[in-house]
Amino acid sequence: MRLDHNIDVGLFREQGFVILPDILDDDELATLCDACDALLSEPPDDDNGGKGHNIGRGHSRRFFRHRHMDFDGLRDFVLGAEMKHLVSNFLPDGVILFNEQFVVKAANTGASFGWHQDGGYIPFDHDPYVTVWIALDDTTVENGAVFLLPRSPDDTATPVKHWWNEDGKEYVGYDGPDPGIPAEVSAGSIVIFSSLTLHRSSPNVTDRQRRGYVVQYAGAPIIDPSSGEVRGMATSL
Ligand SMILES: O=C(O)CCC(=O)C(=O)O
Repeated sequence: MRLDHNIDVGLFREQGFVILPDILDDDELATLCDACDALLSEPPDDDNGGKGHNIGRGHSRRFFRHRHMDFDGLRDFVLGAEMKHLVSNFLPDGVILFNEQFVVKAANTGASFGWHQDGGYIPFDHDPYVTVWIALDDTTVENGAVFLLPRSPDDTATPVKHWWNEDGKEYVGYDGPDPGIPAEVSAGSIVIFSSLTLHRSSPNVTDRQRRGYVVQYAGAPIIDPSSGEVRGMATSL
């Protein structure tokens, strides 16, 4: 990882996201792509065996969740010192791996993903965390770029109310007119955003699939207060 990158934490606090172009080195990108391609040989499993949110849409929008322990290189990347160094800029009091998933949109028929805050998927109060969204392919508006609504994560402590959209198979937290800012980035770039940042992604209408990798880190384990159970993962870096 190119750690000499200028990490503008002030901008993150102002608008809820920062873009780090071409921050992965070639080996890291190859490790992530190889793991994703190996997973793509599996049949679609929309709700990850009952453990996911049932937001998969067959081949058109696939999620491969919690698979970093299946690939040594992927595990080392997700839990490694360089990632810790990067994420510590945003979570200075500790870095815990909370969730990770590949998100693949098929060629031609790749489904969009509706406006949401990642924290909107958690049905209880929790501290905001950060999402590291990694482009495994060059990403454009046409093939499924992530769009973000600039807003300071310090303006609000909790996610807005989300509602379930049965057609889209997703929670939605915004249906207003603002199209957001598209993060059109090259493969190996990272978009870091807050769990309070509203984002969506466009459909893939190109003839090539679009692969992304979402890794989420929290400052401390996220605990469900009603059961005392850890939500997602709680692996310390
Ligand atoms: O990769 C995408 O298309 C968006 C993924 C996303 O928004 C998420 O996993 O929260």
